[in-house]
Amino acid sequence: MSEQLLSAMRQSIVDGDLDQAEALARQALEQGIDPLVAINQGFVPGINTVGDQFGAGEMYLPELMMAAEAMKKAMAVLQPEMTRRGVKRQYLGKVVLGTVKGDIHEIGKNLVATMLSASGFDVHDLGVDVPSARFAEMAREVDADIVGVSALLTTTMTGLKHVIDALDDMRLRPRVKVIVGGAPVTRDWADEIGADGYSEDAMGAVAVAKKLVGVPSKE
Ligand code: B1M
Repeated sequence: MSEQLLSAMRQSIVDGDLDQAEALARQALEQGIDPLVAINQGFVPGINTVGDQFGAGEMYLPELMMAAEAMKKAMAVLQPEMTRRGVKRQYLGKVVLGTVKGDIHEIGKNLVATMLSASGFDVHDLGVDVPSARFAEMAREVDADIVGVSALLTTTMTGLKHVIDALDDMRLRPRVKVIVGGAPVTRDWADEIGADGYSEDAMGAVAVAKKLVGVPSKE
């Protein structure tokens, strides 16, 4: 695969150019390029660049979200082809993700889902307003490594603890790790309820998830 095409793929994500990302993904398939190579060598480096820039304060949230959307467009073209070819992507781990019961905020959670997925995790997104027991049931069903829970309201933050309790009730912890996040959630709160990880943003959630499954960090 040409370096020019890989570079264009990276750039389409950095630019948050949905049409271009989708077109390049299609172009890769038309040229018979392995979708896994396109993902891992073309699009993933793009989202990693974006994550680094966002972390360094060089990129703003709307741009990060556009990049995530562009990534989703490319993945939507490439993933079905991978399934068709029977390509098994080597996942870093399985994550069950959702927004707590009583809370319908999904934008941040979706961003976390996209970033985790783009970074190599197999993400099972339960959506919003998810009952605590559902997180635990799904974690058992898919044999998850991590349960990620988002809460955007001070009134629903206690729901994070309920998810941990539900996992304890099913005796899934400490094997299944819990990451919590969302605007009102703090590290102190995460520690108080016994979460294994906390992040204030989506890229941080990826770093925490990698650490929890034992992937060495770049630093
Ligand atoms: Co709502 N809302 N909202 N709202 N809303 C807030 C959260 C609020 C702060 C607005 C305000 O008053 N200033 C306030 C909460 C106050 C509080 O409790 N502290 C609030 C309120 C009060 C409400 C309602 C109660 C309003 C009403 O009806 N009276 C109501 C509640 C509905 C419910 O959930 N039951 C409500 C409804 C809504 C809409 C439906 C209109 C809409 C949501 C649409 C949707 O998601 N489909 C909405 C929105 C859009 C917001 C604001 C404006 C934006 C939230 C957002 O998407 N941010 C928000 C004010 C604000 O935050 N500026 C607000 C962008 C997103 C990328 O950031 O979600 O923080 P965020 O996610 C970040 C991090 O938090 C972190 O990473 C993400 C990316 O960096 N993160 C994680 C999130 N989850 C994580 C999980 C992790 C790790 C990191 O690990 C698993």
